[in-house]
Amino acid sequence: MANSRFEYVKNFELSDQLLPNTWVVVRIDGRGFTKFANKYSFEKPNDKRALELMNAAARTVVTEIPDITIAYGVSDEYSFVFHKTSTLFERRASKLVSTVVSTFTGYYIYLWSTYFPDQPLSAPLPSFDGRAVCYPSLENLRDYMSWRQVDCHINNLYNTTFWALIQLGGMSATEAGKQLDGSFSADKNEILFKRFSINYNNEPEIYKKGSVVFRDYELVEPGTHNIAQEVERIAQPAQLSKSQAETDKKKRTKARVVVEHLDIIKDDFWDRRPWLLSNKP
Ligand code: DGT
Ligand code: MG
Ligand code: MG
Ligand code: MG
Ligand code: MG
Repeated sequence: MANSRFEYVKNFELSDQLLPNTWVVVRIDGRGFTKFANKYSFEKPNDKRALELMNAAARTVVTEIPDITIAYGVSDEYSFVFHKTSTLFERRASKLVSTVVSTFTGYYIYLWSTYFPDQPLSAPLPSFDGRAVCYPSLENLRDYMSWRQVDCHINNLYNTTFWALIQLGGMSATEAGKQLDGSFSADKNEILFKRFSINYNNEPEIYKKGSVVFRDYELVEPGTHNIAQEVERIAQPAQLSKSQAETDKKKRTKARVVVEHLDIIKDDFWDRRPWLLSNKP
């Protein structure tokens, strides 16, 4: 252990440990994707290839980091949820965020040609920013997830109508924007249906609901589990023996990671998959 006179500089590294026993959400977002989407002529309002590429990259992140219990993606963003008991990297924010961002970005670029075989990537390459936020209660975490999915719904209904007015109705962007100014959901549904015979309900689920990435096990009958109790039971990491924690981690590592387009606002999704929040594989 060479103690050099330079070593004091270590003291400049400040702690960025996240609050223990809270749900950590790392949200990443594409940098300048408005421009990026134009450069590669992403379809408007939704480009299936681009969304599936995001999902494929997110799937590898969840697969490679077993402490992530669920992820939710829409547009150019993805939220990764670390279980409240996770102690990965001693919960240091910078390490968690940078690992998620670089793993995601690496795979996004690596998998690009699978989803865009006719358009080679060129500089400037896509990049993502990231942040970590702690949510102390299950209610806060569920509200966070609901917030993102509601955002997806509101934006998608707006964008679907906006682009229908332009692509099918021959309006300019300004005219379409004016038409939708101050409109309610019902108005947009009506425009789509009456003018363009589009039933919004029949739009693809991936656009309406976004994408959920999680480990898949056998579904549980609704009403047989109390998630809140289950989460509380394992709330203290110390309550899990080290060997049990290791076994659980192995099971999670082996589990199949799936991408689905489901309602995560209602209880049903969570009730039927108690392992997501209890972290018991
Ligand atoms: P930022 O995040 O501040 O660096 O800036 P942006 O430009 O990434 O803005 P943001 O993240 O608020 O919005 C995402 C942009 O990405 C939005 O302008 C539309 C674009 N985008 C995402 N998915 C699609 C898609 O499937 N098709 C098209 N055409 N555009 C998309
Ligand atoms: Mg942004
Ligand atoms: Mg962005
Ligand atoms: Mg965004
Ligand atoms: Mg190192």
